[in-house]
Amino acid sequence: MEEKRGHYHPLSIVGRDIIRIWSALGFEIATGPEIETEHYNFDALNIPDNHPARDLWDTFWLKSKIKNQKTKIGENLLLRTHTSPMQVRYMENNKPPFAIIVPGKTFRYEATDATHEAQFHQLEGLMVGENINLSNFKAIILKFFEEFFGEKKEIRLRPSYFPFVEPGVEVDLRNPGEKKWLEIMGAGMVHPKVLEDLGINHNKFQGFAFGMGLDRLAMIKYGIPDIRLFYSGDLRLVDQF
Ligand code: YSA
Repeated sequence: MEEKRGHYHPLSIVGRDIIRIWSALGFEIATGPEIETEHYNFDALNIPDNHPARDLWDTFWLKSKIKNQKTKIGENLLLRTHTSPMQVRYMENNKPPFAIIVPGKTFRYEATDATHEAQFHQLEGLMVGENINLSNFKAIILKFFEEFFGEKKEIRLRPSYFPFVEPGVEVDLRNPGEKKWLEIMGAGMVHPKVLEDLGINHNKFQGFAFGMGLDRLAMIKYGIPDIRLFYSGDLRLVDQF
């Protein structure tokens, strides 16, 4: 009997491709914790307690707390709902100009359907420097999509709201000629308040940031109709890769 050879899961293939493309575009890779504090996941991103925007991210809260080294007060812990907390962690320790990506697992306490999972993957991007604007963002993601899919895609930017950007947009993607758009990422220009709180002069430095759904990119690339298939363990799917 012929032995079966091991192979990568489609999400691993996509993750590796994405890292390769962004690296070639000059972005460095940063990684951060999947268990986050309320501070990094929300407050430092201009989403204080009781802010209605917290409802955008249904959260898995942990029972245990962590002692803040400075205040000695117990801080709430959660499973990060997005990769954006790493923007703050990175900017605490690095001065602009810089361009980074943060790939990783994210978690949301929400009902699953064909395009939503409770555990999925995001890729955060952050580019801060002098004279960076939204056109730079649009140009660079169009280049990324072209590299990733090996052909040009259509995108549309819709005005949207995230407390840590101004202006904010959501980006939808589709194949040329197709009717249906799939929302692929949230993005925008980093909010001056976020930069200011981190000691970065927002009159001198501006930046764009984005968070894209890696699973959704894989769905489009391979024509997979339901995100839950990635996590089903069904060999009929994974053996095709
Ligand atoms: C916005 C502005 C920035 O400056 C930086 C990042 C962002 C994105 C923000 N942090 C965020 O999480 N936005 S989002 O809730 O719209 O999610 C971003 C993308 O993750 C979505 O467009 C989608 O592709 C994917 N996503 C979200 N929830 C998901 C999901 N994919 C699978 N299952 C889910 N439950």
